Formats: sequence, structure tokens, C-alpha cells
Amino acid sequence: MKKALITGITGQDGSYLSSFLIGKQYEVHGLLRRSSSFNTGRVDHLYKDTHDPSAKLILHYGDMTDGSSVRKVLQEVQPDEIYNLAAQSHVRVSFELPEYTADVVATGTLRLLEAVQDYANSGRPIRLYQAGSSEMFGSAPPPQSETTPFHPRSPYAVSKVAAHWYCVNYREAYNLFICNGILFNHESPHRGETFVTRKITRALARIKLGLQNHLYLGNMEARRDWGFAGDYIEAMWLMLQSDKADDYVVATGESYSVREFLEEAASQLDVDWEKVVKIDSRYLRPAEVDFLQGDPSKAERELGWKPRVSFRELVAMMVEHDFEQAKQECTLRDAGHSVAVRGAAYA
Ligand code: NAP
Ligand code: F7E
Repeated sequence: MKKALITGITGQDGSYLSSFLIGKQYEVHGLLRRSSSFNTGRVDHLYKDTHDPSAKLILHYGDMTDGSSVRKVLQEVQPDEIYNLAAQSHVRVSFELPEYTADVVATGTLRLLEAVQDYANSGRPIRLYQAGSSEMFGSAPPPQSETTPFHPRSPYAVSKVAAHWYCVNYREAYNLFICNGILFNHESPHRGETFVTRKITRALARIKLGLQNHLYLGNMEARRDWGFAGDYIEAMWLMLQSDKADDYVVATGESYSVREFLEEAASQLDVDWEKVVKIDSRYLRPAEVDFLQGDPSKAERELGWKPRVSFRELVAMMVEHDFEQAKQECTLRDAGHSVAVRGAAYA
């Protein structure tokens, strides 16, 4: 049985990847950061008590800002594959928390690489996937491919570029099997509620059922290449099954504006969005990424990877999920419970 270690296991991608790897008979270990409240909601359905011999998901406390914990978990688990997904991944928030973002995303990756190098030095084979991002391309004109130069536009993106180059450097210097995935935006019902797609589908569903009145957005003209997270985690795994460690763009090849995403979601829910959407400048960014559209032909050619879920199907999947959630909120409200507006400094 193969063992995988996933940092960022409680995030959107961590949850899809865990489920996928368990389906492939892996024993999955995850680095869990300590929180004062439960933060395992996305993987709870995969979790069994560790005393149960059939448990396939094992969680370990650790934090990318604490190199000793990363090293200890690696030594304890002895994985065949590591998926480094942990990040302060919100671009707008990275302007508020630049040093922390760099510590987790850039230096955190370096801490992991140091631990991996020592581990590999003792003769144990290991493969590492690094979660790179289309944000690294920033203002480079589309379509963006593996040969497009990076021009990052946020502390998050700069940190991901640093992590990317640390990985290339450790691959070349120490002959380690490390793949950088350069993934374009990917979404799902597990997407964090403050990213624009989920913010839109959740708010429109709540508006439809009378749970809120307005949706406040920033730049509606930004264009993104949006795919389904469940498709993208398969590309991560394929990279680590390949004969050669390399870097790959993972994208759909299509691009839509935030406005187009909004129009599609509103039409599926039959909501007149122009009556409920307002612009709030607090959601604008000090530097924006205007146009991302990936060229995934290398991943298709070399890994045999292709996205399965279309843009419309993705919107439908998210709308359906959030409409069901909003209906549950209505049931609670009708039973006399208060329905809270969840807090986030920046959505
Ligand atoms: P996400 O939902 O924001 O999940 C991030 C994960 O990192 C969570 O499990 C989070 O834990 C964990 N984390 C944050 N800070 C940590 C720390 N100091 N130590 C340990 N863990 C920490 O992100 P995602 O959408 O799944 O994305 C996965 C990875 O791919 C990230 O690296 C992201 O930057 C990158 N990426 C994402 C996209 C996309 O469109 N989704 C595209 C390209 C690249 P908590 O649950 O406790 O917060
Ligand atoms: O913004 C615009 C915003 O926050 C998309 C992360 O997973 O993908 C994600 O980063 C666009 C931007 O994602 C709002 O200005 C308008 O142009 O959903 P987002 P992102 O910044 O593209 C990349 C690939 C990652 O690697 C990241 O980790 O939408 N936008 N109005 C808004 N965005 C937000 N969040 N909220 C708004 O109200």
C-alpha cells in the first residue's frame, strides 16, 4: 500500500485529493494545523477513528511555519508521495498579510524541501508535488504556458514564484523527483466561501430564498480560466506517476469574466442580478491580474490529462449545492434558529 502525505489536507484540493487517493488504495496522511475550532469539515466524511484498523486517513498536527513539525511528520509517516498544498491562498488577503503569506507559501515550501532532501539522503525514494498557481503569470499576456515568463502581481503570487524556483533548484541540485503543477483557478462546492465563484453562487442562492438582499463585488471584468477541482487533483497525481519529474500547466483553455460567471449563475437560478449586485471598492486589489487563459497541451500530450467538467456544468454543480445549503438555512430559520452572516474581513 502506497502512502501519501498531504499538506493543506483540510482545504478544497486536499479534500478531493484525499478521497481520490483513498479510492486508489493509498494510506493518506495529512498535516493539520492547530485551530481553536474544528477545521476538518471538508474531510470529516473520509475520517474514521484511528483505532479502527480500516482507517485510511490519518491526521498529524503540524504547521508550515514550524520546520520541526514538518520534519517530524515526514519522518514518522515515511510517505512515497508528498503533495504540498498548504498555503495562505487568498490573493487579496496576501496584501494584508504579506509576511505571513511568504512564510507559509515560500519559506514553508523551503522547510519542506530541506526535510525531503535529508529524508531522500538516507536512501528512501520520495516524490513531491508542489502546488503552483496561474497567479505566477500575473500580467503576462494569454494564453499562458510552461514557457511564459512569470510576472506576479501580489505577495501571494511572488511567494508562489519563489516556491516554484526552490522546487526547480532542489530538483536540479539534489536530483529529487519534484513536479511543479501550475494550476489555473479550479472551483467546486468545497471552494472557500470568500473566493469569487463560491461567493457568487452562495449569495445568489441565499438571495433567491430571501436570506440576504445584496451581493457586493469588486472587479467584474477580470477573466479567469475556471475548471473543476475534482479534475485538477487527478493531474497532480498523474505528474507523480510519470517517468520524469517536470512542470505542467493545468487549465481548461477557456476564459470567462467574473461578470460572465455571475450571469451564468444568475440565469441558472433565475435571479435578476442587476437588481441585487453592487460594487464595493474594498474588493478591488492594489494590483489586479486581468486575463488568465491556460494552454494545457503539454499536460494532455505527456500525462494524458484533460478536463471533464465544462464551465456551465461547474456553475450548475456549485449553484445546486449552494441552493440546497440555503434551503437548509431556511429550515433552520423557520424553526426559530438565527441564521448568521458568516464573518470574513475580505470576501
Ligand atoms: P485552500 O482551500 O485555501 O486550502 C489551503 C490549505 O492550507 C488548508 O488546508 C489550510 O488549513 C492550509 N494551511 C494554511 N496555512 C497553513 C499553515 N501555516 N500550515 C499548514 N497548513 C496551512 O486552498 P486550495 O484551493 O485547496 O488550494 C490548494 C493549493 O493549491 C494551495 O497551495 C493554493 O495556493 C494552490 N492553488 C489553488 C488554486 C485554486 O484555484 N484553488 C489554483 C492554483 C494553486 P486550514 O483549513 O486550517 O485553513
Ligand atoms: O478572484 C475578482 C478578483 O479571489 C478571482 C486562488 O485560489 O486562484 C485563486 O485566486 C477574480 C479576481 O481568485 C470579487 O479581483 C471581483 O480578479 O476568486 P478569486 P484568484 O485571485 O484568481 C488562483 C489560481 C490561486 O492560486 C489562488 O490561491 O475575481 N473579484 N469581486 C473578486 N474576488 C473575490 N475574492 N471577491 C470579490 O468580491
